Amino acid sequence: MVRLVLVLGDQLSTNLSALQKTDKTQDVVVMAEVTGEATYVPHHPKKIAFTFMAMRKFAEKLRGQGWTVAYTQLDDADNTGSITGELIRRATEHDATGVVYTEPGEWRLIEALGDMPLKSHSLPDTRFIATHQEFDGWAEGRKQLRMEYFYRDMRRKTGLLMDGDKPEGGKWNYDHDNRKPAPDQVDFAGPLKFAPDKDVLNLVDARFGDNFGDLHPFWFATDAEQAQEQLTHWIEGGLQKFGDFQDAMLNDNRFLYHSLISFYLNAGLLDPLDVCQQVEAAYRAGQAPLNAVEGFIRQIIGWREYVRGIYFREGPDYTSRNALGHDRKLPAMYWGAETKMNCMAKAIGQTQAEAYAHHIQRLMVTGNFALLSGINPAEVHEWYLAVYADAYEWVEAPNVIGMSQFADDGIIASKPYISSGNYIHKMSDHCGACAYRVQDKTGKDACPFNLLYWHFLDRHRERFKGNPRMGNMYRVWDRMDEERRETVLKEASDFLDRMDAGKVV
Ligand code: FAD
Ligand code: DLZ
Ligand code: SF4
Repeated sequence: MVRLVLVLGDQLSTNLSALQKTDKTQDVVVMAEVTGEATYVPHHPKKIAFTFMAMRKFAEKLRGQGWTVAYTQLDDADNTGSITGELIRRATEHDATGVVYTEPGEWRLIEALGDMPLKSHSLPDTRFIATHQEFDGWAEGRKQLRMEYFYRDMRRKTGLLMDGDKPEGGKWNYDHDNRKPAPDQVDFAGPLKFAPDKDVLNLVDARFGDNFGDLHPFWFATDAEQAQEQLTHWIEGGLQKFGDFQDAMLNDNRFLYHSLISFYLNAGLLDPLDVCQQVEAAYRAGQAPLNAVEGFIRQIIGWREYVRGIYFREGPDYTSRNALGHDRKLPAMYWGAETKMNCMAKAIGQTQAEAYAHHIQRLMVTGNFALLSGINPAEVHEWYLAVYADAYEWVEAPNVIGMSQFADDGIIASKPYISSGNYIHKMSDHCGACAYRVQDKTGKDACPFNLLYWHFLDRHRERFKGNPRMGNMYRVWDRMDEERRETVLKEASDFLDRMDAGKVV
């Protein structure tokens, strides 16, 4: 009685529930490179190459552990092109009675697997800290789903940074000490670089070379051992200043003190709890300060778990929400067309080069600009899902639809994450090298973020005027003399017209 055991491209963990609950002496693991997964959005070539390289290595690892693995390469002649097609084909080939799988991270695939004409058994993804039931139980009956309170429960559950039943150091959150402006010098070398699989590079070049994004140079870790090397390298050299410069941006440094582990965590090459325990151990050994360690652990057991909880709780329609009624098309600059805005050029340029940008670039540069300009959130969502190598819907959609675009009507963010050019100026060295002038609020050189900020607040006045966290913004706007307000709105709207017409802005 053979069962098939599906292992998806982001399920590359030996402790995967589907592998734990099946039998390597008789069941057959199915792994498949398929056009369906490689094209449902135009993924960055580095993301596709990373997935295929890591899948191929993981299949070998499983074989080494005694599993039979039926592996389909993208250019195999009998490849059916979809995960369900491959399962049906392999079921006949192995005379299998059914399929066991760990719940995928996207509704799209959950639904497709549920509709398969094969007996199938879905297992929870136990690589996460909170179960769906735990998250839903926490969320039930709450007016506001504040990440901070959920995070405290996760601290208690995992025992991370706990001193008995109290938080280590007496406070749950040390953000007050974090988020300093950009440093003059970064004394961390950035991520380790690993050698790629040349066959996969050739395949991806041939099939996806026209997608947005540079395949070369390819440097990602592609197995658990390499991913651990990257983590150790960062704990030793980057963690110490992670908190201090978490929100900073620099023209000439793409990575600052960031860990660059989201690709590996999300694909299953690193385990989130294990990562946090290693980071806590560095703190306990006196190798890293509490503000950095707490800030980092909060991103993983707090934000990462919380956004997953929201994705599954809100259901498949979450990605089509558009609470602010935004309908502008995503401008060509997001796909690499020229822009005079240096902050946008830097964030998009490095996305094109690396399939990576850090949180503040995603939230306060490209996300902020899309929100202020009123771009259709579904288009923004597709862009983020395509261009980042760590993007799978369970984590990308709540960050984009919820946190960044406020399209879920405030489930995640209690107010929109918007800012004028001032914030970018404070946190980066971008403005000094820009064609626009961040000091100018109006006029031909005025920073577009300055114009669009007021345009956003003005056009959404009815919705946000009663938000206590936004009252101050409206008071400042209302105090401006009317002529100036009209000038700002007119210049913002001219800017949007020029952008819509395909002009370089
Ligand atoms: P670090 O800055 O070193 O942080 C450490 C880890 O914390 C990350 O590896 C990640 O696992 C976790 N983390 C931090 N913030 C978040 C968050 N908001 N949500 C979930 N996990 C978090 N992250 C993704 O993994 N995939 C995405 O598709 C994704 N899309 C995003 C889209 C937008 C608009 C925004 C604002 C954020 C998005 N994030 C996403 C969160 C965050 O930007 C990335 O996790 C982070 O930049 C990854 O880089 P790093 O590993 O160097 O992270
Ligand atoms: C991202 C990705 C890509 C590009 N290709 C494949 C693939 O060919 N086969 C596969 O099993 N998984 C792939 N993935 C990851 C899946 O898209 C991911 O498992 C789902 O989106 C669920 O999160
Ligand atoms: Fe960005 Fe405005 Fe600064 Fe230019 S001036 S880099 S557009 S914030």
